[in-house]
Amino acid sequence: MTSLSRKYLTTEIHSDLQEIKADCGFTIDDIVRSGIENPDSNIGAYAGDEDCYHKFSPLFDRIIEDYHGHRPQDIHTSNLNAEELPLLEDPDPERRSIVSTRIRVARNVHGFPFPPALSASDRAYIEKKIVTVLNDLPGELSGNYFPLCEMAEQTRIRLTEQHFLFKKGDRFLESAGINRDWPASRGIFHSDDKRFLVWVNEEDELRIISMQQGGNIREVFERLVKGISAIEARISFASNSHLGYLTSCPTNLGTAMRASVHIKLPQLIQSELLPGICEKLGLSFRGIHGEHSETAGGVCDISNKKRLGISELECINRLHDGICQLLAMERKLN
Ligand code: ADP
Ligand code: CIR
Repeated sequence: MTSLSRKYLTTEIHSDLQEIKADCGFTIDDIVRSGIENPDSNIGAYAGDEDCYHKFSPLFDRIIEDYHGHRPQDIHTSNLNAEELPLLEDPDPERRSIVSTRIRVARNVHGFPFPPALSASDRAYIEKKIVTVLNDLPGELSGNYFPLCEMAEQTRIRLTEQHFLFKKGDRFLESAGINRDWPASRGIFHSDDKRFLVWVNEEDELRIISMQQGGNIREVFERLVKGISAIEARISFASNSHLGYLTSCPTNLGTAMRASVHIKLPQLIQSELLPGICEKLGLSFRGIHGEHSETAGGVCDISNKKRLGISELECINRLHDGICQLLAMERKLN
């Protein structure tokens, strides 16, 4: 497998970029370290701050156009207005196939580097700032923050296995410098029913997440939008008109939204046609323990692939339409 950074970082581009440093101090070698140390990377590049996307544009522009189809002159427009969403009926009201639905967005705090280049003191400041806001969330969003450094190992393992918490020691993030000073200043906030969650200081400074059992995508989206608005009212997020919300991995730029279902598609998975079908439908296929994991018991993770140059509403529609088509194909194979 060839990562996009390997594909586009030609000897010529590497030598053109070799002397350049971004505001956060990152060089081209810092940016592609994860891809070099992990040859099975799909992308293999992480930005340390917004300036990396400008100064290293000969690499990032090509990765971004390949992954999202978004060209250097294109503008990104956000639309998080749930009222404009079409009806979106639950594709599986009898709950035979869709195990759960999760929608997350990534955000970074305006004026700070992203996690690959964040200092220990900035990371601690950001955690404090975010937690102050999270502790004031109202109604169904209200909950508690659990810092990783105070969490029992058993609890951490349970929360990760149950799909609520990020993994420890991810080798792609490790090589990108994101796991420095682990576990200090990382943690998870969640509501009592664990339907609204926020990851603090993982691959991005915030991952705002809404999830629940079954396939009611609309309900999951509406809760997410409430959470994003409440947090954005008090924290300014890094964004610009070309790249939308700014994230450390170029796959997450724009909406920074991954809307996914854990779905039973045993026949399609067995046929090994699923990754190709997903690609045609604009969807990504993953195992059930996140990126680079395996499927289990005929269940896989299906999500929107493109996140930039498409609105949040379009991401959701694309997932909904794609799932309906996949379910119809699966039924034909049964
Ligand atoms: P992210 O979506 O945040 O980029 P991952 O792919 O690593 O990152 O997923 C994070 C966690 O969320 C994993 O434990 C994964 O199994 C879980 N997850 C993703 N989608 C769903 C879903 N639809 N239902 C339940 N858990 C999910
Ligand atoms: C990789 O390059 O495979 C990892 N750094 C993760 C990239 C994120 N997402 C993706 O491929 N869709």
